[in-house]
Amino acid sequence: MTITITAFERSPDGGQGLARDTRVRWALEEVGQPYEVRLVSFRAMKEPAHLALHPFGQIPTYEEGDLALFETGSIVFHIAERHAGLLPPHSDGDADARARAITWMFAALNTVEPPILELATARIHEGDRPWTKERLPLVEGRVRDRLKQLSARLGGADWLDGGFSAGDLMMVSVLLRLRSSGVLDDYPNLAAYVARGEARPAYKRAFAAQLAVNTR
Ligand code: GTB
Repeated sequence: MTITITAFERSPDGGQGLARDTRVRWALEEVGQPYEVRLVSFRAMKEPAHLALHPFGQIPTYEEGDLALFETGSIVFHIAERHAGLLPPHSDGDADARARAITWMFAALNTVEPPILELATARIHEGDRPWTKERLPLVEGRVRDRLKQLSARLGGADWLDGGFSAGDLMMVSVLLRLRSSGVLDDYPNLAAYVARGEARPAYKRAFAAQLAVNTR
C-alpha cells in the first residue's frame, strides 16, 4: 500500500531538515519503505481538506490506505510497529527492551523537546520583546538541565539503550533543533550522538530528500 506523507511546500529553514517531516522520512528510510510526498502551502494546511487529516493544520501527516495519522510520535511509532528495524523485535523475547526504546521516544517528545521548542520560540519569535533578555537565560537553563541529565545517562554509549532504535531517532531529531544555538557543543557526548545519527545512511537519504524540495 502506498505511503504518502505531507511536507512544507517550502520549509522556513530552507532545507536544514528541521521541519518534522524529516523524522518521518528518516523512519521510513530506516525500515526501507518507499513513500510519496504531497507538498502543502501554509494556506492549504489550514483548509478543510488538510484539516480533515490534521486537526491542527500542520505537517507532517501520514496516509496508508484507509489509515490517516498525524503527530510524529504516533507516525514513527506506527512505522516501527509495522516494520522491522526501529524497535527490538517481539520475537526476541525481550519485551522489556522494546518497552524501553518506546520510553525513549516519549522522553524525547515529552521531556526533552518542550524546553528546546521554548528556547527556539524565545529566540526567533520573542527576540524583540523587552522581557526576552531577562527570560532567555532561564529558558536556556532549562534546556541545559535536560542536556546535562541526558548526557549523564548516555555516558560513553553509542545509543540510549543498546542498539539504535526509534527512541534514538526521535531524540536525535529533537536535539538537532539546537545545532545552530551552539548549546550542544558544551555536551560533547551528545554532540557526537547527534553526529552518529546524522551519519546513518537512512538519515542522509531523508535529509537529501527534504533538501531537494527546498532547493528546487
Ligand atoms: N507535535 C506535532 C508533531 O510532532 O507532528 C508538531 C507538528 C508541527 O509543529 N508542525 C509544524 C507545522 O506544520 C512543522 S514542523 N507548522 C505550521 C503551522 O503550525 O501552521 C515545526 C518546524 C517548522 C519550521 C522549522 N524551521 O523552519 O526551522 C522547524 C520546525
